[in-house]
Amino acid sequence: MGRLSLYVFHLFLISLVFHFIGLIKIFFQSFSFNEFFLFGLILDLIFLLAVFIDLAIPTIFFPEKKFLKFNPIKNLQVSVGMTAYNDEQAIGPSVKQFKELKEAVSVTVIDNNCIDNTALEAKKAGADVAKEPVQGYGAACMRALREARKKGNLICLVEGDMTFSASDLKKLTAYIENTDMVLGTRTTAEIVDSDSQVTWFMRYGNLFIAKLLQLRFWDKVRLTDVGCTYRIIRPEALDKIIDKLYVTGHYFSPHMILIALENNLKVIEVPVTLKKRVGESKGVGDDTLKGLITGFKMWWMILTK
Ligand SMILES: Nc1nc2c(ncn2[C@@H]2O[C@H](COP(=O)(O)OP(=O)(O)O)[C@@H](O)[C@H]2O)c(=O)[nH]1
Ligand SMILES: [Mg+2]
Repeated sequence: MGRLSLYVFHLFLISLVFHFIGLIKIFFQSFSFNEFFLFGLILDLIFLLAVFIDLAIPTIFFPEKKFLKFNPIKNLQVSVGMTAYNDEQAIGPSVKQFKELKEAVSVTVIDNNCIDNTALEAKKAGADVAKEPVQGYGAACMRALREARKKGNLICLVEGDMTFSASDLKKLTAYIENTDMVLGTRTTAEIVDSDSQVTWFMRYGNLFIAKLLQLRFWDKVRLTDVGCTYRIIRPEALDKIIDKLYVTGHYFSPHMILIALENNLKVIEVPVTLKKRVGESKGVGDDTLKGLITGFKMWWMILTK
């Protein structure tokens, strides 16, 4: 359920092009109906029919039984895995803000071949440091998850660039008693700084790709962001998926969500705050072109993997 609609949705996108050409022709040809518009309508109908067969019929006539999960974690001990790549300015304050939380029992910084003082600053702030030789955001995230898994009873993945706030951890942990993984979403404009990297293009771009991913899993999840690193996961849930994760590059985040959903983990998203990055972005940041390229890679992954 969902996959057929996801594929056929592309017919709808193509139909928009035909509608557009059709409308221009209608406008310039004294408002007479034309074949472009008609073809667009045929594509729309195929799309609607597929959605009806794929989503509406199963949802209305064969609803899946769902059970509320209730499994509170007593005596929360959060083990934080924090990614870093030449982040000597940001890593100290990033570590300290988590160290100040009573539920954070450990902070491990992943030094992804840093050539500055990141490791030193991380240690000074009280973190453990693990070196990850495979370069890339995804490689750093996977190592962070593996390192954090060694301690505590809940794993937290976060970036050490001061965009995320440790005080938001309580927003994520609030939902863990009902789920396996809680994701942050950065598309809630009310709590995102306007000088953060989520520009209007990033907000709507993330929202669009998130909805494509949601379509693939239909009523299993509700997503509004695919690029938020900040997330928590139960150790036993991570064990189910960790060996299935393999994306070392920028689009690790939706890859992990996809693998989690494929393995029937319960996933929920909650709004988190986002601040201006401290230090230079090495990822997508607020670069529209990089965002576009990464977005297309994510799109392809959602369709094919
Ligand atoms: N882009 C990138 N980020 C890395 C790499 N290794 C570790 N990271 C960390 O992954 C996180 C995301 O990168 P960042 O520069 O903040 O990208 P942005 O969030 O798109 O601005 C940061 O904590 C980086 O320090 C890498 O090879 N490339
Ligand atoms: Mg960042």
